[in-house]
Amino acid sequence: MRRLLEARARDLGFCGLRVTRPDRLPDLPGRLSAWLAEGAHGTMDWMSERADQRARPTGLWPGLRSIVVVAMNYRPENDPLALVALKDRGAVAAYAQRRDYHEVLKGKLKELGGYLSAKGDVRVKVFCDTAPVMEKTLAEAAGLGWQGKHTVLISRAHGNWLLLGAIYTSAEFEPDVSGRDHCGSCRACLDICPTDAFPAPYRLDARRCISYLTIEYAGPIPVGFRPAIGNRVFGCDDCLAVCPWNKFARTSAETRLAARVELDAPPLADLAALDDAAFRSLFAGTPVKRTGRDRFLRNVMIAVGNSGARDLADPAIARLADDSSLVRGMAVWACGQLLEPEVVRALHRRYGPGEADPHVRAEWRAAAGLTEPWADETSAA
Ligand code: B12
Ligand code: SF4
Ligand code: SF4
Repeated sequence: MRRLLEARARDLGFCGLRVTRPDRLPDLPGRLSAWLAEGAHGTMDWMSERADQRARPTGLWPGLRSIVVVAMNYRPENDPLALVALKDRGAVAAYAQRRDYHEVLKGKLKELGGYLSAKGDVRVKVFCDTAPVMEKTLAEAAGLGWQGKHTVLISRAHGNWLLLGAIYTSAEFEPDVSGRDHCGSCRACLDICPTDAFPAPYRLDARRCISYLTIEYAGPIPVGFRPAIGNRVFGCDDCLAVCPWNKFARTSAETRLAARVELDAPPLADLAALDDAAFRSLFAGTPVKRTGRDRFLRNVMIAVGNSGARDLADPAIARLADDSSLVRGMAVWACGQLLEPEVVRALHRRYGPGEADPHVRAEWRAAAGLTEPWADETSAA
């Protein structure tokens, strides 16, 4: 049965399949509760809400006997580190330049699970990122690879450009040997992180991670992180791209995960002009669409502010009257980065007095160098 399942997984485009058991995760409850206690999950409340089920898979499903974990390769053709050097372009993380992996993997996991349950009196539940399931830890326990110092799962054969999925099943499978750490003395991922998001090797403080800030975090991104975000408009690949184990990885053969040409280094000027309909059309079917236009434009405005390109000031000025306060606030910041103080004060005289949102008003105060209370600001300028 195991061999047949592996063959079926290969046919479906998975590059690895391994099995573990729920009792093979002794360190997980302690490590997860320590991470949550530090508040490292930030505003991702869904991480703490069902923490017990996350830490103990049988808490999610008492009938669980074995966990089948699969991986799919999405190695990008272009180097993500070259992309972050293109200041007038937006850098979209490699996984998001293509069709949403949740959709692609879920479909394939259902097929694989269906194949398993058709072979006998076996029940299955399939997961890809949408349930309280710790896929990296399960993958390491199953022997698909190890969690590197950047916390992402790496395989010696495929590097770290892997997406993961899990099948919980009532079938009794012999578990595989868990993955062994091959990071050695390397610390390239820790050193390259633009926001210093690793308090220690193997531990990530999500609150500092650009992936969290640009995708999960809903509010105005704290000013201290904005310069380090550079041109990353959705997610971040730096710690993955620098990992030496990627040299053995091959470009993904899965056509449904093929990258879209128009999402490889799109001009920031074009992204800054997106209204809701154009945003939905450009990112249809990709993970970017789920964050929504306003949060994405917030990120684009930060990238515009970091571009150093004076000709991108006009697209930022055009967003000073955006319907979204999130976008307006970051447009003010971008103008403050690109334009001379007297020009910003002139813009403030035009756009500032009508501004009701306290966060945008604070951005104006900082960008225009105003110290007086808001009521005095127009005269102070
Ligand atoms: C929440 C989440 C995030 C958060 C937090 C990331 C994180 N590292 O936890 C944010 C938004 C930051 C994020 C970012 C990214 N994500 Co994400 N994310 C998830 C999600 C939904 C849950 C992960 C989780 O449980 N985190 C909680 C912490 C506690 O888990 P942990 O890092 O494994 O913690 C372990 C270590 O800290 C370790 N540990 C603690 N102390 C010590 C001490 C020692 C000595 C050792 C050895 C270990 C150790 O034990 C902990 C428990 O096992 C999973 C999907 C899923 N359901 O699993 C995808 C997932 C992890 N993400 C994924 C991806 C692709 C990304 C990005 C690459 C996207 C991008 N390009 O922007 C980045 C990578 C950033 C990074 N370096 O992690 C993939 C990773 C695939 C892989 N090869 O591992 C996943 C698995 C989705 C999927 N189905 O494929 N993500
Ligand atoms: S994804 Fe980027 S910001 Fe997040 S930990 Fe890795 S290098 Fe740091
Ligand atoms: S870059 Fe080095 S330390 Fe980081 S995960 Fe890869 S091998 Fe491990």
